[in-house]
Amino acid sequence: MSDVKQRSIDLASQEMLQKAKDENIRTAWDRLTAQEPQCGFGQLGVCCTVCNMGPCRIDPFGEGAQVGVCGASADTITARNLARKIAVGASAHSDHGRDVAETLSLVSAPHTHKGGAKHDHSYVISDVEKLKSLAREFGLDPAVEPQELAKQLSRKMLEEFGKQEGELTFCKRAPEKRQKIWRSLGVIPRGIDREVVELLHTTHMGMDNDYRNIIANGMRCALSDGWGGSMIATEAQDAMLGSPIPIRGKVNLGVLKENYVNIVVHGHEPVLSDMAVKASQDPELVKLAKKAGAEGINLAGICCTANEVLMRHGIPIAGNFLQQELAILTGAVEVMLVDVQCIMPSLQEIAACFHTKLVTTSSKARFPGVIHLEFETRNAYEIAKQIIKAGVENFANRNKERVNIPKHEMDLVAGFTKEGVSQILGGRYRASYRPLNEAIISGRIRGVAGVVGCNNPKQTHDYSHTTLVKELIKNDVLVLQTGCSAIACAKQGLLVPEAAKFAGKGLQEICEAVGIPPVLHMGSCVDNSRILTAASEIIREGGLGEDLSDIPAAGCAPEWMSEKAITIGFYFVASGVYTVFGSSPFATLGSKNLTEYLTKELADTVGGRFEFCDDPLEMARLMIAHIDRKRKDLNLKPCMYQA
Ligand code: SF4
Ligand code: MSK
Repeated sequence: MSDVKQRSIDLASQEMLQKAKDENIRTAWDRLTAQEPQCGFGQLGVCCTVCNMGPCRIDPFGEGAQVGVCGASADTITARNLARKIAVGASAHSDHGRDVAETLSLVSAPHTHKGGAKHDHSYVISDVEKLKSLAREFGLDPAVEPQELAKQLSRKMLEEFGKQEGELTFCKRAPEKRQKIWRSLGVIPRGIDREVVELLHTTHMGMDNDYRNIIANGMRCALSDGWGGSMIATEAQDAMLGSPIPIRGKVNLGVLKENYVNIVVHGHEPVLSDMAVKASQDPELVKLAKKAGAEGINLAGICCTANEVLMRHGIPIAGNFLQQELAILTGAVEVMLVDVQCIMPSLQEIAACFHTKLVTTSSKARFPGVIHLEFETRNAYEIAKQIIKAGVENFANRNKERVNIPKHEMDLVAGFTKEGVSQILGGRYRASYRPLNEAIISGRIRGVAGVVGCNNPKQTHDYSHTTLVKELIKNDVLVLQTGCSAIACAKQGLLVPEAAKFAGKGLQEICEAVGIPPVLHMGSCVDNSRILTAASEIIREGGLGEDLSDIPAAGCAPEWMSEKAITIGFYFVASGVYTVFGSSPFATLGSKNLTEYLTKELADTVGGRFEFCDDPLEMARLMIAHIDRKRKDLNLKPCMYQA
């Protein structure tokens, strides 16, 4: 796979891939080629390294070993491998949630920052109403003064991690029927850390070897992420940093500016990048940048940190996961500031080909030989300033002859939340999901799809995301997006109200009446929790069944690569959602029994199930067929304008 057009459909990325080729700089696509052929046992999930009697592998053709040294079968090994991935994905999201919940205890009182420069640079409660409504959910008195309330809420949220019994507080947000299903199956999560540890325990050598039971424990762990750690991250961020409202922004490598100091934030946790936004506007630093010959400081983002600062501050997005190396290849990035998750170890090698300084900030994600400025919430602003200053000082080292910023950029609208969707559709004073439910019931909107997840060089960059989403909206399916998938579709112009022209007639009518895009950007990967709460609101509103599995809806992660995506898939399925995963080792599991269980049997217990599929048009067909089945089960009229 060497042709740049085969590697990415995105024109800006193609330009940078060509530059990489011309300058002999290796990217993820080249390293994938160097890995080929990839290990067949690994691809099938039948390699076990759990104990030192192994590694063991099962021969998928039935000629060699059918069990490991301990006697573990392909069913056990594949389920156990999956379970470990669920635990890692849940840990990543939930540890992010923990960090945000901890930071919540450090907030200053709202408004006290006015007129005092000192407080301008600490965390404040940006959404007091959100803080109060969260307090109510956790049984706290919302009348308590906000700064104290934030401390109390922080403690309550942190307790969710160490709880040993009972149920996670946010599970109450799910429809009653769904909660009952979880309870009857014994998968309702008790405490976030407990579910991760217990799941890992079950995968130790000589533990659980009933694949169905391994997956049940995996679902409980995944639910502790979706309805626990991720939801805490989303909600605490909204209270502290501000609940997003729809905001226009720009996306793609063209947002980097030739005459500016370019600082790129990359990773997931917005607590630091939010401070970087403030620091990049610091008059002292802007003055310094001008003194260095730049016109100013330009902040842009990659991956989910980008989604976070876009939604709250309108900061432009330079690209999604597979564009992190390509951003540096422009030769115009002074500093790439990284926090946690999805940061390629290769960045240091690429940065070394240019003047770019890579700066790590988390003790959990360090790179050898890379500048490390440890982020501490207590002096976050000072650290952010130090990093931006390093970028300003590095501007002089830029080799102008090696700067190539692709011209491509696109407008987008982001920042749709559970509350936002009801306000936009129902109006600020009678915010409600009624209009959305009515639109689905009448058949103007056929159904709803959540399309999320990463990029993967094994698939043509952005192709599956955009092809799938175009097909869905064409068929009157309203699409909700997060993560790198949202960035992919934004680059193709699907996240602006004008994109309604690509939608089917019914969806188009709704979009034009309300002024929304047919594809709603709901945030970062932890914000998949927003999709769960929005779906719960749809049920609460009435007319579309009693459980999440009743809604004419489906989920998909077409180009996934991260373990977090597996966890997301499992909490969607365990919440009753039909979920399609794109091509992967996971798609061709080396156990027929496990594949059968995940793709068929699960529907009988949790109401949701997996589907594995490589082709985005086929993915769309499967999702639409599912949506139509659900419409029929609800006795709804067929979709208004579709055959
Ligand atoms: Fe092999 Fe069993 Fe050890 Fe896995 S746990 S490496 S299958 S002996
Ligand atoms: S950043 S998890 S590559 S979506 Fe959330 Fe993108 Fe996937 Fe990372």
